[in-house]
Amino acid sequence: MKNIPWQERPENSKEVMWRYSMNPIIERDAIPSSNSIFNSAVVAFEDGFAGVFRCDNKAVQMNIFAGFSKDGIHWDIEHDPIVMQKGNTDMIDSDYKYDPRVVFIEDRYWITWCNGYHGPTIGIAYTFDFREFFQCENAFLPFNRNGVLFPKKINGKYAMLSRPSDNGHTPFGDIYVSFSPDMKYWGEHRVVMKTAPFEESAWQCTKIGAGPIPILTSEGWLMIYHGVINTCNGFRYAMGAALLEENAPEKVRYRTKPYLLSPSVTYEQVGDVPNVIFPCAALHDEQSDRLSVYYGAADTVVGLAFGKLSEVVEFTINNSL
Ligand code: BMA
Repeated sequence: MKNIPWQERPENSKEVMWRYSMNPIIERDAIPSSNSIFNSAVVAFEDGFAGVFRCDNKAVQMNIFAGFSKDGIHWDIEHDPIVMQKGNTDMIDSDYKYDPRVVFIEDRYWITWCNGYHGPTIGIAYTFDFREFFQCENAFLPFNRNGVLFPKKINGKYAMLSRPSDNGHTPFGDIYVSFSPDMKYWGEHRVVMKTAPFEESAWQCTKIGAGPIPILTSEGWLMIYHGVINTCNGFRYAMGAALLEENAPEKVRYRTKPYLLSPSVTYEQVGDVPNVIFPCAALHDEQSDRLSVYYGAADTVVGLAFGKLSEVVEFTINNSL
């Protein structure tokens, strides 16, 4: 991938991942209607990048908006939300849409998001051009969040991570993987990863959820995820990583005991929901080993963090639970 957004590790930093010095890259009022723009997804597209952005409007209605960028940092986000046409179903009801993920598989871009259908569940749509979008059947029954597709079929089937949950601010939650022959019917549900014991890794002891599209490495799928601790001041969201077996992603090989990034700068600690780092997308350039992760900060803005993929993999192996 040419022109992946990038900044070298600061000289005084020994961290495995570091923040872009110009964060946040998307401010809360980047479009006229927005109260906040945060948990959002981007991919390489044509000679630049495209994305699907979570913008909550000033009535605090949650919706997803398309956007385009030449450099992955400066974004033009459409002023109107994505309008869905019918994909593989007539039933495209949606009370709200949030926390999108985007991936290119075979011949098109697939979008998954948390779709309001009598409670949160996983919506699926596809697009070829980020102009026309076609909504498909919801993947699961409510209640579910954090639906994240793998970028290729596994054993001949589409594969998706998800996090069954409840109707509210879920105080629990583990990651599962499900499979589908056709992007419509999902089954063969397997547990991947549960919350960690409080005494061992408290930042991920309350709930966890997959973040960006997993990246295939020589050590298996790198799954970046968020982990939550319930503190006396509410939930705190940090970011970690796990390595899953390539042909059996329900098998976890390694999983970070320490977090990779946790809320520690003002735009992550202060906002509509304080203390949230919520990764939803990653870009990777194989040649240069560069990894760029997009995350929602404090449910208000979008930030960018960097690392070297091989170092994140090594860190995950050497610091595993
Ligand atoms: C989760 C989701 C995310 C949000 C997070 C922190 O339940 O609603 O969209 O970033 O809470 O508020």
